[in-house]
Amino acid sequence: MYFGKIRKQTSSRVPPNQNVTTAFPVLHYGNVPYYKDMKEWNLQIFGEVDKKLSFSHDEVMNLPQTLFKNDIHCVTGWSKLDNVWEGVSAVEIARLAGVKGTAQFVILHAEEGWTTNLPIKDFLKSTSLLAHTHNGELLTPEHGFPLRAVIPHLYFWKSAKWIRGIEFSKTDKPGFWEKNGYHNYGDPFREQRFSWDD
Ligand SMILES: Nc1nc2c(c(=O)[nH]1)N[C@H]1C(S)=C(S)[C@@H](COP(=O)(O)O)O[C@H]1N2
Ligand SMILES: [Mo]
Repeated sequence: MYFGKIRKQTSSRVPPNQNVTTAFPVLHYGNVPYYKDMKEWNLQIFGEVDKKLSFSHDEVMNLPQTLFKNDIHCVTGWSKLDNVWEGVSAVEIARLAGVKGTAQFVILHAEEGWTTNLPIKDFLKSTSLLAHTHNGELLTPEHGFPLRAVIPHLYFWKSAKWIRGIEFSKTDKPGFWEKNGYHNYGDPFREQRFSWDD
């Protein structure tokens, strides 16, 4: 008898038990923010850094920009391939703030106090970014305008929409879904969906 997980894997590119969609579903907990004036918005970089930073919307849009292409995998079972994102690399943000050697985790803070957590080495992967544009269009409010994280190698719940803060932390701080039954790390290729998955 095999009591382990049954991994239905259709290709090496698509993680087990995911279905590819060309749609772009909208998924989140809480309310979509609508900004009347971008002066209401800023992005704070804080915690284990040499320099705390606060970027206005204009300042973020004027940071060095990069194009990224990747696949995203939602824990509810859909994957969307070949997304082209435009934005700022996570490494660039870390460089500007001067992240200290004591930082081990990154906590992404979104509107309404929503957070998600990841190890610093995952945040600092060259594929991790803060995006304002998806497939050539500015993000819609539903998809995270004006700025969202995109951490493509982890389930898509780690990719905080409406990001307002990036905290470099000595300690791990499980976020909204991590406290509500999802896996703390969330590797889609190892199918780490729920807290009890290895
Ligand atoms: N701030 C915030 N970001 C969030 C979420 C959320 O509830 N709040 N949900 C996550 C989940 S579970 C998914 S699958 C993706 C969905 O992004 P999309 O609506 O652009 O497809 O956003 C992630 N980012
Ligand atoms: Mo999700």
